Amino acid sequence: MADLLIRRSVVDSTNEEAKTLIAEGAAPWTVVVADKQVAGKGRFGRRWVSPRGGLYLSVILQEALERTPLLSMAASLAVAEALEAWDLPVTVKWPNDVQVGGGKVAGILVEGLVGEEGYWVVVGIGVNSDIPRDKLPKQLDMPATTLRRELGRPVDNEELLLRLLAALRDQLRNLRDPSKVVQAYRDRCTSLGRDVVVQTREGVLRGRAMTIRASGALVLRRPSGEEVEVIDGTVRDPC
Ligand code: BT5
Repeated sequence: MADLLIRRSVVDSTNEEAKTLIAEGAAPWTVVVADKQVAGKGRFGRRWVSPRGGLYLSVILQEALERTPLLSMAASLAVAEALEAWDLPVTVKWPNDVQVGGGKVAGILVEGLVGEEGYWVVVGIGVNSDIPRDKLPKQLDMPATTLRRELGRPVDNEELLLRLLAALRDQLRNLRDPSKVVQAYRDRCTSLGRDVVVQTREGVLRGRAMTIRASGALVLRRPSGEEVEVIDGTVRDPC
């Protein structure tokens, strides 16, 4: 469980709430949960659609900023494990998607910041849990799904929250040996072994996704045979 669990009804973004809490002196393992976000954030300035019924939380940790990719993998695995309690086949898609049946059911946004007492990390997790699929926009630029749709019945967000926080604690403990977490992530990752298109800040790369390095980088074999490491990007597949 969280050391301190702060509940909000409607917020702009739980990650922004968490940053405010850090500025106000919050301790590690303070968790902020909201029923709804009106400015939920994804990566690269994208938005996270956050209607009521979803689970939106941010966990405050004191971690080195270079651990950000590992924390994102650990959080993805924690979500996957928590969802398995509902007997769903859960996979992960590099670097921060959790999927059921090929649809994105959860996303992770890890943000680092430097505070007065050193480095802080906010692990933001959004899960489309108790949301009817028609409450999400039809046109998202990737296939999306919700737990409620996959199960055909309502989902108890409180149960999910407890399972998720317990799984996150376990995964963060596993990070004492990061190779374990990276291997578990590779084993669940649908991106590997496939020809993919990766959208990066610098442009679009095509190639076969070979492996994920301990740093969290995706190794892509270009059609020329050259291998490149992608630190952050969005996998669009198949190409
Ligand atoms: C993410 O970004 O997937 C990170 C999402 C993190 C959300 C949590 S909620 C709690 C915390 N507070 C925040 O403000 N954020 C975190 P990215 O990989 O960039 O994916 C964003 C893309 O996913 C969008 O461009 C859409 O295509 C798609 N998308 C948006 N909302 C979605 C949803 N509810 N379900 C599935 N896909 C969605």
